[in-house]
Amino acid sequence: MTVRIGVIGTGAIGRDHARRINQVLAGGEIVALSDVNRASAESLKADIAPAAEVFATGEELIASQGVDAVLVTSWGTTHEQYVLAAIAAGKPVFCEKPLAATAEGAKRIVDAEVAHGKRLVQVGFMRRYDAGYVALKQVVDSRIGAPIIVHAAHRNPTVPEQYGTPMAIHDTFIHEIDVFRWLLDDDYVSARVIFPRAAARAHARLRDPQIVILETAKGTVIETEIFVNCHYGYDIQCEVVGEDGIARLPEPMAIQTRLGATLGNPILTDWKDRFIASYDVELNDFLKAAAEGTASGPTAWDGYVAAITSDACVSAQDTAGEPVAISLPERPALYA
Ligand code: NAI
Ligand code: ISE
Repeated sequence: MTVRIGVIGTGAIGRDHARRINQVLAGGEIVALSDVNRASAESLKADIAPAAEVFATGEELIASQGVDAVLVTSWGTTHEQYVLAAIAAGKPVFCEKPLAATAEGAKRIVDAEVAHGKRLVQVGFMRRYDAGYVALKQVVDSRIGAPIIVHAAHRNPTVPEQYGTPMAIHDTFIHEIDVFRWLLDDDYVSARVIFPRAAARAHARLRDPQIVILETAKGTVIETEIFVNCHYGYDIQCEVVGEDGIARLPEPMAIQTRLGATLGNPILTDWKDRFIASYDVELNDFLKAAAEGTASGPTAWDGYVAAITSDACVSAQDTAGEPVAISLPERPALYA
């Protein structure tokens, strides 16, 4: 079966996901597009999906009889309305992070999916599909003993002027929030944020870098440096310290050079290149489940927990290093 897909939001990642569905993966076809900037949808149609119909609104796209499943790749503040509409229509929906702009919004999605009685939502936490993280998890689960500490870094070369200090959590650190719950099979109980002096390249609205310290229910401490204007490259680091040894996330494959008396390893500069293979695998997972009328992979519950944790981290940006408690409601049976 070919799953007929509609894409809402045809910017950077919407375009890239449409490309992989039409040109890389089997089992899906882009048949519908919508963007508040219609010219963007028309341009994607011309370049990648000539057979797609362009809809004036995301709601019309979701309601179309010709659409089996939906990708929501618009701005984060607009995700909730489309995911709720897809659930109401009984259609599988892949939603980029964040699942919703607020924890309350994510809870409304969880409630709607639970009332529907079957999974329809996959959240775009692609790191769970990254070959490096998958290999790291195998070693953490089996070889280094119980985890005690995680050292991590999330560094972007640059971010736009409008990117403020909370966005470093909601937009960037949210990937660590999700992947470390999965990696450690644990949940968070508190968050602290420490600010070193601001780097010279930090924008007026951005205190950069910052260090977030999460503590888990099992007592593991995760300290992550978030440095979104680091200038030198796109660099994702993770080291897990266990009872018996240490495991590190592998570096992305790169050609090493010995040149001009220097041993060189290039560093990537774009998230698209760093996780290109994991986006393919996550969307393949979505297509397979959508063909069965359901969803797999990261759940709406994972999106909700990430939203609660993000809110705690943002609160902790204003407590001068004091911890902010994180408590989760009971997990519905649908997500057991
Ligand atoms: P973008 O700004 O390049 O594209 C967003 C598109 O959505 C724009 O074309 C905009 O006109 C459209 N849009 C905005 N509101 C809309 C609405 N109400 N209805 C329909 N279209 C609407 O942004 P980008 O970088 O593609 O990000 C989109 C989402 O994907 C964000 O939630 C972001 O956090 C997420 N993302 C995830 C990544 C990952 O690694 N998983 C990487 C980059 C983005
Ligand atoms: C972007 O939206 C992403 O999701 C990238 O994976 C992340 O590294 C970047 O900081 C975000 O802005």
